[in-house]
Amino acid sequence: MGNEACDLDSTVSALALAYFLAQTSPAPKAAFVPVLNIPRVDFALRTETTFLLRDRGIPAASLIFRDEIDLGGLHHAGLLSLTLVDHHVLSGADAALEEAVVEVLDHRPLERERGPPCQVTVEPVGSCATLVTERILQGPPGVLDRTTAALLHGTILLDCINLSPAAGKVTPRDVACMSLLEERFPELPARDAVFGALQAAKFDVTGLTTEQMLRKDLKVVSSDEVVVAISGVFEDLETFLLRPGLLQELEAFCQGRGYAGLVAMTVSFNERHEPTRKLAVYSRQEPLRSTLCRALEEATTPSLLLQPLPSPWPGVAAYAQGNSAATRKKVLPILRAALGGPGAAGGPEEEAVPPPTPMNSLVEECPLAQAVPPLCPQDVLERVSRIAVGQPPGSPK
Ligand SMILES: [Mn+2]
Repeated sequence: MGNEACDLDSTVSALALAYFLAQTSPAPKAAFVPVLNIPRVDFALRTETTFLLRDRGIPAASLIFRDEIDLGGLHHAGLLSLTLVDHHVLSGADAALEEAVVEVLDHRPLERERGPPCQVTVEPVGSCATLVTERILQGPPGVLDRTTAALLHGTILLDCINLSPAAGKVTPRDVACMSLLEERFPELPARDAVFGALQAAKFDVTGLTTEQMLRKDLKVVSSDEVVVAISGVFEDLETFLLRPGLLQELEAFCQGRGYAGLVAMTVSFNERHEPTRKLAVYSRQEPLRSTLCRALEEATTPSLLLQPLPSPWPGVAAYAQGNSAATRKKVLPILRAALGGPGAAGGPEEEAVPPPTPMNSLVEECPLAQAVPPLCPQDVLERVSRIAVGQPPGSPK
């Protein structure tokens, strides 16, 4: 089972490892089930995953989602052995499954120690799919087939930003796995083509309803009284505002989920992959909308350099964001402070309780949301030396 963000890495790691275990396990009666850790209804939002699986001829009907298997019941009956991929801490709701965990493969810094008999593989590589690939390649020959290889190949490429050292994600082990996969399956498509197609698919919102798009990359900030949603939206603001029935959609979305307002942060890219960011602020409650707008307009840490844009809808304010470097990570604390919530007194930026697994956000943490930075030798050296001393990426220098 992968993590609750159920990004491409989690999905492919679960599929490939379960397939490998099914092919190689000595337990004749065991069923190996890759579990995608989201409800099936959310699968359409993982557009890069739906693209790659479709491309490789794997029908969505053959996947097992979290709401389709009773892990608690299986565990209760003593029938469950759980292998965690791409995460190693179960969410609070799954705490009861803890005793069923027999193995972990993850590539993020270890937050929780597990003793034997649980087998733990936690390595600071760019993609958990790299660890799965290594595992399969260490196994008996002939298990890795073309479909599995293509899934792993695409996932490592996407996670490691096309193996660009400047993006700071790739490690020598990811590179080695890519080379082995390509050596063994020379018919795999070229790296640039695979990466380009996956990156495009990740941002492709065609076919998504407005509701799905608002849900695709959603965070919330709240005070005692109100909850405000902040949605990353991957189309130009003008296009977004022209969606038919947008106002009713926003209203239904907020009402159905108990949000007093919603801030849509749109991001679109030019041919040089440079982002253009714009904002739309919606609330039926005029005072709240004004409060949010004023906070965004007057923010100084950082200044967003907002320029008002015409909006076709009453109750929706629109802005061009001159400061295109200000990602949602920067905007969240501004909104949080405006609501008088935690962090309002200038507390640390990441005051909010982190989700159990990093969300697959396209607006902030994901390097794809920014242009791939120009090559900086210091970054590469720093990265390599961190790997050399076994420190996880992103740990304090
Ligand atoms: Mn991952």
